[in-house]
Amino acid sequence: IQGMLERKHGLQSGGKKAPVRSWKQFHTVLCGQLLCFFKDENDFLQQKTANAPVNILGAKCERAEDYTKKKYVFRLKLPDGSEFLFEAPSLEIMNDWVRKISFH
Ligand code: I3P
Repeated sequence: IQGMLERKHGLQSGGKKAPVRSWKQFHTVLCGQLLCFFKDENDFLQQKTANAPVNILGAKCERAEDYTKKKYVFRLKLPDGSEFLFEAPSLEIMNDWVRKISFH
């Protein structure tokens, strides 16, 4: 699965607040157990990553019911205590990401 997602890095490893917590858009690609981030699809085709990939091995992924500022937001919790929020463009696309990350 791949597509544009808004991303917010909420917590860094150890559960500490991440220093930069603003929302940012990435062309996001799930590649095996790695979630990879590119500025846009063209950068993806050229393999120019915009940000460090996230290893989703052992991660928990579910809709962020408690986050009400945006629609279709899901949360990714990594075993190291870090946490990301992602906003998808639709409910269907959000569910697709959650399924594919959960059962990768
Ligand atoms: C952050 C930005 C985020 C906001 C975050 C701010 O500021 O406004 O949108 O998250 O709030 O720190 P900056 O752009 O200056 O980094 P929300 O959209 O979820 O409110 P936070 O500190 O509560 O994480």
